Amino acid sequence: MSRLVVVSNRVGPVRESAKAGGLAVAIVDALRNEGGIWFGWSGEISPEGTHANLQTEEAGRISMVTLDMDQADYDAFYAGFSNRTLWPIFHYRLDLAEYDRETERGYWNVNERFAARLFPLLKDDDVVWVHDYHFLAMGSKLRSMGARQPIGFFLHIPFPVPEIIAALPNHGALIHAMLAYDVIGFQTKRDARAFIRYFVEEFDGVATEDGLLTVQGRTVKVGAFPIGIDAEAFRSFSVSPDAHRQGKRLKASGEDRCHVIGVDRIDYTKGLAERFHAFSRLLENYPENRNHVSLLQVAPASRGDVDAYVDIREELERITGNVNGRFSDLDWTPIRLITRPLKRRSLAGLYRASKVGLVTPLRDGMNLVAKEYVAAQAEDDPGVLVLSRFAGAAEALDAAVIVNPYDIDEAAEGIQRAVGMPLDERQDRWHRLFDKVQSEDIRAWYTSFLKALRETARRSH
Ligand code: GDG
Repeated sequence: MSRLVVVSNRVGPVRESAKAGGLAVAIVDALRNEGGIWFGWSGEISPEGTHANLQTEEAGRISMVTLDMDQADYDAFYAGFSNRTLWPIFHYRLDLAEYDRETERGYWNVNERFAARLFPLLKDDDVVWVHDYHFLAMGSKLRSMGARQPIGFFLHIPFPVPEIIAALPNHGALIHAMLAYDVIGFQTKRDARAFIRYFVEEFDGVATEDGLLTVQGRTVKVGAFPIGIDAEAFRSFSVSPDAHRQGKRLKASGEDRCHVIGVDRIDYTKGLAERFHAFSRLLENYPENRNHVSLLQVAPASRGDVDAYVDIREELERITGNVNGRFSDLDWTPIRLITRPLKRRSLAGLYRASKVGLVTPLRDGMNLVAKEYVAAQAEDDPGVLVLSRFAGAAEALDAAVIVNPYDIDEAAEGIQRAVGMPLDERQDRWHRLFDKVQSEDIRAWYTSFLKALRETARRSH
């Protein structure tokens, strides 16, 4: 079997950690099974940057090969074009997108220099799998250096409709460069359709039924490969002693009360302020929930050097203070906000002890928290998932209570429905959800992607 080489911006951690982030969790699972190289940024900034020696660390069947960046790369490539330009645009937030030519140049340069360090490590029969918006141009750089291996790409975030992409200066060059990949995977059918429509409209591309897209003589495979979780492993986490302890602590904080849980990296895409307003509206419109229902929000910081993220944390603290000041009682606090990361096992226990899982992003590629919440529920007394229609997860998890997170009243109604849902309906919905979480699990994700990549490669090489 050919060797798998995974490329992503961040590499590791391989062992269970308290760090938040969906991509790392998913890649570890894939690589653990397949074995191979995981190549990317070390997370360090050094004066030599990408020119310093490669660092290698072995972890079981995974070799982690990383390189540093210098401060200018970090500012332009990472904090700049990736996180201040591409991230907001791909999440439909043109209002937050910043652009300058300098950071765009930095982005292309870092893609090229990372490709130049990776290229000499590749063997002829390797299969290369590049991840996410940091490395849209990696494939084209590898090809221009002579790489003939099959190279696939998976986008973890949404791919917006062409009208939105059009706002990105020089979008033609960047998106066209993606055609260097043999297989281009998205979280949902909707994203794959948007990508195809972009090429049909901008470059007279032609799409066929079986997911092939031909543009100017080059044919690539485009498809939806919904990412999942290791459902069995997460389920066993949820009954581990650690999980049990945390669940008990949560329940003890409010005997017979109903707990609603949210778990998200602090990010403007996650709709946290809207969620807090919806919870406040629940207490306002349905007063029977006062002194009875509380929201626990775990929201560890991410990307603290991007201003928009610091603002959100302050806003959440302010709303929490307002809601608690208005509704708290001597023995009941409506909202608890924890802004430090918790262990995965603890999260699993908290999900299981919570009657409602609130996953209401304004836009999300998939959202693994939705799947983790479902996997952690007890079959005989499952909680209810309230899910945004704008999470990629909603395409498959349609047995959740689906809400529009921009509509605060509708979201409050959704929570109210979930809080009062009878056991038989909860069980029925949960079975339908858990079936999907199990069938579209992490293994299904990477095996179907790698199968498509190996097949396409056989066809065209
Ligand atoms: C991107 C896309 C896509 C959260 N807080 C803690 C913690 N987490 C874990 C969760 C979950 C992961 O982080 C978050 O994954 P999501 O999928 O919800 O979101 P992103 O980080 O934005 O991920 C997303 C994903 O990539 C995969 O393709 O689904 O749409 O945006 O696993 O449990 N983990 C720990 N402590 C925390 O406090 N240990």
